[in-house]
Amino acid sequence: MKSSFGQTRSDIRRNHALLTPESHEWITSPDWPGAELAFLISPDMGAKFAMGLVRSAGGLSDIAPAASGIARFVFVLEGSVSFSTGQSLGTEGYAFLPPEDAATLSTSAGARFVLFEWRFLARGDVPAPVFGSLGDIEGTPLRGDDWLIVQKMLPTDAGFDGEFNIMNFHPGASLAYVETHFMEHGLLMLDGGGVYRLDDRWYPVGKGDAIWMGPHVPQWFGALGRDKSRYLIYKNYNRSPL
Ligand code: UGY
Ligand code: MN
Repeated sequence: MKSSFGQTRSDIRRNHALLTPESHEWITSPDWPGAELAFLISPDMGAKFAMGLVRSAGGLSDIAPAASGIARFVFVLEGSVSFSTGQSLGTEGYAFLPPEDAATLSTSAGARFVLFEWRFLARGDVPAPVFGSLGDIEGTPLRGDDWLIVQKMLPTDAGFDGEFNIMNFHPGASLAYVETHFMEHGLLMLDGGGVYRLDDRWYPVGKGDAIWMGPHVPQWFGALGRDKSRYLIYKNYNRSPL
């Protein structure tokens, strides 16, 4: 969208936000030498996690791990990301790094990825790092609906305090009902588009749009168009609301 008249589709509300590419503010950070970052969701707006986009024209080398107590999740949009522990991720590869993991992060020139960080809520032993590739993850129909396929990138055991899933919508598919739940979401549209209901608003959304859904916000998505729609979605999970 052209913003020459001060317009944007971005909309920041008390319990949800739509963050669209034309309003991204790319910044540098001493913690990420050589990178440009667009933090789209952060605790300042009410979220309990941060979600951002990271890109680097020249590539990154040996970026330090997250601060103490903070877990990281990386999903590669373009190029490759590697870790000092030897793992390498290509496009649509992902990594979960538990707090205190010592691996440093490097990338190819031109790499782009999504970054999530949050204060990890341990239950028993803190899980080991997880590395994978979306192409290897089997999808399962959501509540038996084979027009809506979910790919879960992390193990579902109770050691994990959140989920990172890809939701795949057949053209015309939608969430079966308007969800309301205490868990939050951070979402990035990967393909396609449609209409996202958040609270009492209906937003047209497409590839590259990000959404924050705060606790209890009514939420629903309907996919439009002829191609499939996909989004990456984080949800804090496996933990009590108290
Ligand atoms: O897992 C979820 O809560 C998911 N179905 N929510 C969503 O797509 N907005
Ligand atoms: Mn939900």
